[in-house]
Amino acid sequence: EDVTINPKPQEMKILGEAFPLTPVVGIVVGKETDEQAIQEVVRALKAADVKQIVRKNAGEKVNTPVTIWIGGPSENQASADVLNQMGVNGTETLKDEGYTLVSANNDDKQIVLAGKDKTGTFYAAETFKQIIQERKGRDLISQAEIRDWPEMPIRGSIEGFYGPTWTHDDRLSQIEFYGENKLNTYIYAPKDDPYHRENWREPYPDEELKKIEELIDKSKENHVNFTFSLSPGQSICYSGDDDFALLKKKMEKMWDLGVRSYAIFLDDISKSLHCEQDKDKFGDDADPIAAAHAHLLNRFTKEFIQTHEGAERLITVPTDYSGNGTTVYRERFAELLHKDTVVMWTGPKVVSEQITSEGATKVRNIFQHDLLIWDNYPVNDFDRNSLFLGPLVKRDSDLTENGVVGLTTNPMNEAEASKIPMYTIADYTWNPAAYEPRESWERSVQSFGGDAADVLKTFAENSYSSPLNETESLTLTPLINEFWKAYVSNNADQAADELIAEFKKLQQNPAKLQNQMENDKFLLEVEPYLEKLKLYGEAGEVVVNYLMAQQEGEAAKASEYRKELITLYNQSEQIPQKIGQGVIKPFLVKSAITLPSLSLTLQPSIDDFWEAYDSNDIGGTADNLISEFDMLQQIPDTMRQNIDNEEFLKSIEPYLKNLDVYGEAGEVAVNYLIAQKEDQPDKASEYQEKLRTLMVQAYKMPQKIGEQTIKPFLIDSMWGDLNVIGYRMLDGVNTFRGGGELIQYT
Ligand code: LTM
Repeated sequence: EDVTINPKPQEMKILGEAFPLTPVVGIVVGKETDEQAIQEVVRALKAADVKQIVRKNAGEKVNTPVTIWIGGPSENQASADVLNQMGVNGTETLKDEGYTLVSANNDDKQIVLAGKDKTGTFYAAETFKQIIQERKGRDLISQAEIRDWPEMPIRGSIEGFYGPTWTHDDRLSQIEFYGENKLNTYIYAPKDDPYHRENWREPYPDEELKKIEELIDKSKENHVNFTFSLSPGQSICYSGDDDFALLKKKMEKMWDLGVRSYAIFLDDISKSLHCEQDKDKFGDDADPIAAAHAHLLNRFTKEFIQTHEGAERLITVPTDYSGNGTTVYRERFAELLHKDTVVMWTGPKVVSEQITSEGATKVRNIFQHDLLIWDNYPVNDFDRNSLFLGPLVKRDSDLTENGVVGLTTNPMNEAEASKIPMYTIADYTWNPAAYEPRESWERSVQSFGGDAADVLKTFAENSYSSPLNETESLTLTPLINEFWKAYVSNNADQAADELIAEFKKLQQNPAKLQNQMENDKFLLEVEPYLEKLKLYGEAGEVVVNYLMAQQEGEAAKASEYRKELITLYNQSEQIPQKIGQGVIKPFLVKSAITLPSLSLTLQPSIDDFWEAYDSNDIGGTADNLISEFDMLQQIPDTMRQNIDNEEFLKSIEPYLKNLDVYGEAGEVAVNYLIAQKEDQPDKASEYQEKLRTLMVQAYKMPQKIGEQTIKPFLIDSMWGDLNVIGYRMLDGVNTFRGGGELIQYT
């Protein structure tokens, strides 16, 4: 039986066949049972068409056909007793926020949702929602025993980016999403909220306070820790009483609204002291800035955190927040900072491709404090025209064993779109050992897309690459590869049809997504990207037709397609938002400069030349080939002069340069081969030297062009290059050319 639960549970056993819910269901709650957990269960039952929910208190007699016992031992003794009777381990040995969920189709159908603590019970209710599955129009409950707990104590997000902040509705929706996915932290730190950073001294106006209060309440309902933060480092007098009083006042106001977790952030500020008093106080320190920072943070811990019962440990981010190495600042900061403070770190870089346990251990040893990862994925404030919709990747699974107490993601300015990668982050932080990025991402798309999941997937997989990973266009990539493979062997009809079918899907994607997805905010966020994808879909289809027409020798048709392609490409370039950067765009560009000469005329000319060469009667074939290569050398300038789209030209410039070099190399190679044949060793070695230099130049360019035609010709022409010959032999090729001559090797 297939049960999908996010985040993936630590331990889950399926006990038997799923059973249907009855029209009447009982719930048994204790005096202390988490109210939000009860509400979640009630909502889930109502959504599953249960007609009557009979609520009983622990100890009361129960006679409902299906009964749900809600609460761990500290909330509801009755549920602990039922677990006992069932012979199932309770919650004692679980980590904080863990839970046991049993649902059994015995004589009395019983379901127990027991948390180690209230949050655990709430999470059991979230899992309960996910084990109700609709099949063939009926709501069935999986029979399962789940023992589950989070690996990372702190899991969630930090709204810590620059640029447009999330809207109030975005935030409310985010917090609900966190509850559903067992994320327990939301750190409020938007750089462009003026009251957070620039004007940190100013109190929030009443209407803003009201919104913050709503966020705090929403967080409580979802068992999310709302961390309020300020970033005063651009202007604060670190040791000043007046500034401290202002800071404290602002934090106090939040306490009154219900905040119990605080952060003071010191990222992206100049390392300078802003008042004479600080200069006098810290000027002689081994690191005056670190000393000033630690002073402020410690004062806040002592005079605020420790004087407010129930306040969590202070969180901070130091100015040296990225990198695995040490600095004088880091060491002094570590030495002076109050031991309880949680220190945020972004990994080896600001945006870290990879975060390893080795790195974490090193940094933990430098900072000497608990580390909380400020993960700058999928944040896109540094690239506002990209969406990063792929999963979180390349974070080691054992970070918590190496000084890390949690991970908060810094998401995109686009709140709804952020949920796609954030689902995978919830999965990773809860159960890193079982985390499989791609599989988690597939589930994310299913969950976020609902009925529109397939269409959403087409969109999201073309926005999959990011600073963390290069993979993109998961469906298109193999189709394109197949197409090229078939194309060079002149057998691409079927591959072309399949590729065109996928490009047609891209064309239809915006309309389908707009029709099928109910999330209007998401659609608004991705609108320009959809438009671009549609154009790319159209251009993709045209490109395939163009290439096929070329191969079939239909020059007039090819030229029409080419014009169409340039028009579509130019239109797409008018949209600054980037999608399909990793695969679609390079495919279009590569195809656009695969001019007829490459596939149509060049290869036959090469074949003719070799035939003539082998029979020692070169005749006109050399001139022919030289003029082909000559033409190749003209293509780049012709394109530079005739295409009036600077952006496009800029994007293909590296390919053009490569073509330039290859054209020249081809000409030199032919001349070299002739000199060889004509027994002119001096001339030959001159050409050979030149050819080598050009080949080295071409090899250094990562942009690939002429891979199937020019490059093999050049390699065949070179002689004396033992590497080339060696590689051929290793590849098991036993007939090849060296210096133009056919070599048989057995
Ligand atoms: O990463 C940190 C600690 N600070 C800033 C963030 O506010 C910003 O969103 C990211 C990504 O641009 N980079 C930072 O340096």
